[in-house]
Amino acid sequence: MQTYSYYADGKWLEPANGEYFETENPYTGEAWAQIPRCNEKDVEIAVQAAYRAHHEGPWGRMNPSERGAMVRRLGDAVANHADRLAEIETRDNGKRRVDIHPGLTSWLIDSFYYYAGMADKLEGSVIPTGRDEILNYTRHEPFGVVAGITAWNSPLLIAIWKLAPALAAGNSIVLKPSEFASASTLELMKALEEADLPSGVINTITGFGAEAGEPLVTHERVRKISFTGSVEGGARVAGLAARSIKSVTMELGGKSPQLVFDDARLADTVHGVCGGIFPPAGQSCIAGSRLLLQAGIYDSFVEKLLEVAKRAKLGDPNDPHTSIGPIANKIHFDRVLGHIECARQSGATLACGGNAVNPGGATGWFIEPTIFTDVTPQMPLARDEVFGPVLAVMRFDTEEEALQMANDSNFGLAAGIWTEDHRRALNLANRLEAGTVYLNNYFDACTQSPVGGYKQSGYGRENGWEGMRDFLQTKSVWLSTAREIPPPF
Ligand code: TXE
Repeated sequence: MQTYSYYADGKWLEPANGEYFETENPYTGEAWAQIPRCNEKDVEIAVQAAYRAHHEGPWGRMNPSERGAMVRRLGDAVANHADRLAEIETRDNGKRRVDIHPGLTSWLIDSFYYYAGMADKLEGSVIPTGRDEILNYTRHEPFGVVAGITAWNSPLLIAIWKLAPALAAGNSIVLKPSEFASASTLELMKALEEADLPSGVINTITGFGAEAGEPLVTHERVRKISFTGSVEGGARVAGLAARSIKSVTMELGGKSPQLVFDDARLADTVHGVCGGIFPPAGQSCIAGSRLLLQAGIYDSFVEKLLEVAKRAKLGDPNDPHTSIGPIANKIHFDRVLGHIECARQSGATLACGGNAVNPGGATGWFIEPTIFTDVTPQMPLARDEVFGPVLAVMRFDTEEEALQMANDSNFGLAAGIWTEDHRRALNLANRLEAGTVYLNNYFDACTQSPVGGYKQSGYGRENGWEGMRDFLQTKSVWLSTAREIPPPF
């Protein structure tokens, strides 16, 4: 059984209380490593290290081009350790290896390179005040110490989406990964040590939300929080942050609709809809978990959809032939099964799946790709995020009805439209309440393009220039060259 330490001030440390918790491999269901159960004492060590790095060390005053060069070295470090990072991510949260490397790891590297290039381009403005004796200009400045709190479904990606812009902006950071998948973030620290950044610029503590997350969120020297997780977790964190007026970015849950019109290309659209939820076993915030089918295509689409979904091969996430890997942890496994039972009770028709299975004798947590038809807008399955391989199929007649159903949700993270009528697609894209809208594709993303939610899916953005903006604050400076300042009275 491997035992990890946590990483702060450039050192590997043992938890103050000497306690650890086990982390399991979702494919086997067995514990494989011990993770530090950090508490407020460890948070204090990490935050003070981050504070010293920014306020007393070279980092906060570093020439931006030099800082950019260091951030670029972080990308090089990920490239040098990509195999190990992918291995541990798959072992700790069951994500398919093929989804991580080389696909996702090249994205992680690109995030560091993209923001490294931005570090010395954070230009302010000279404001035209119209008065020669006044010079007014703005500066974009870092917050100082920022906290990055991440979810278990894609720990490396979610952590680096915060690390790269936060550091390129000149902040120092304390990360806290989910207690359900902390190991790959600790392995990331090992890799990033190679870049030789000043001690305390990057820190990672591990542990539970209440014991480690809350002391981090409420620490007076933490001035910005970037949170990725559930609406419940986000609401709690935003509430705590509000008490000390901290800036917050919230990347939360979703219940994203996919609208399919009669004129959609059948096979391509079925592939796109299935690909928009099942490969990560539904464990993606932007999973297209509500399928809205126009009446004319309904029967043929459902028939083809079931045929494709039943072809999925569940199994070892390290096996390149596996279509769908395990559910990332036991608690969530039971939660998804609870949603399935609730859907049955509420009268939806189980068209396929619905069962926990043990493919090839695996002893971990697997759920078949599950499709419910005859789902109505009031059913819990149409309203609540399952975050599992469960698709809710609903029917509509008109475009207006589809739009109303799609927007009838507390969430607003993503949406998909499948139609050959591009006028209709663009018109609907402008009216859907979602931070990302896909037209005849789903799940696309890149470092340059902002990601984030409407409504209870969150606020703030990650990736692109907007992802950098969230880690900067603007200062306006006024210089007077007036020869005298007349008496005020
Ligand atoms: O969330 P949780 P999970 C969402 C996804 C789903 C959820 C699953 O939609 O809803 O994440 O992740 C910490 N004070 N996204 O179950 O429980 C906790 O320890 C401080 C959206 O992990 O909210 C963990 O590190 N911290 C996303 C983190 O919060 C607290 C993409 C998340 O935990 C805390 C991926 C507290 N009181 C998943 N309570 C997107 N939109 O991009 C919990 N935490």
